[in-house]
Amino acid sequence: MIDFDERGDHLGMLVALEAGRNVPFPVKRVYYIYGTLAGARRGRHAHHKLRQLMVCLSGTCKVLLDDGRAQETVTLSRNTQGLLLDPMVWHEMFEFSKGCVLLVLADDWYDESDYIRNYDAFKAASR
Ligand code: T46
Repeated sequence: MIDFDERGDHLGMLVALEAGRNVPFPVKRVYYIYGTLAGARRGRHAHHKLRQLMVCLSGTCKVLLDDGRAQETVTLSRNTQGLLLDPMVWHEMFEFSKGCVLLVLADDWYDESDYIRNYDAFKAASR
């Protein structure tokens, strides 16, 4: 988890994300996840090479992280905190609250061949 400094004043708040500063990689892509159906489980894959930073801008959700050896579940509920998603970490997002918006910064463009979508293949590759 990376904590971001909160800026702003009496008019309102602001968080700045800066590649090479509080984002520990050069950013080539930004996308956001929203409108998730109640009960849906998203993600369910790992990436071979991609590094990402996930920030919950609004609402809450949980993220299961699995590096092939241990699993941990974290709750994202603060827009002042980012979850660093390293390569070869299986991740599943679930228990999305209504109106949950996840912002994701990535160090490369979208490439389906970077995804490992089969859990057994992930386990074998992470050994
Ligand atoms: C990840 C988690 C955290 C694109 O066309 N371009 C893109 O940049 C992305 C990310 C997705 N897509 C297409 C591929 C699918 O047809 O958008 C559709 C939904 O993507 P997906 O089912 O992979 O969404 P999630 O929420 O399961 O996973 C996403 C990212 O794909 C993934 O890299 O790590 O968020």
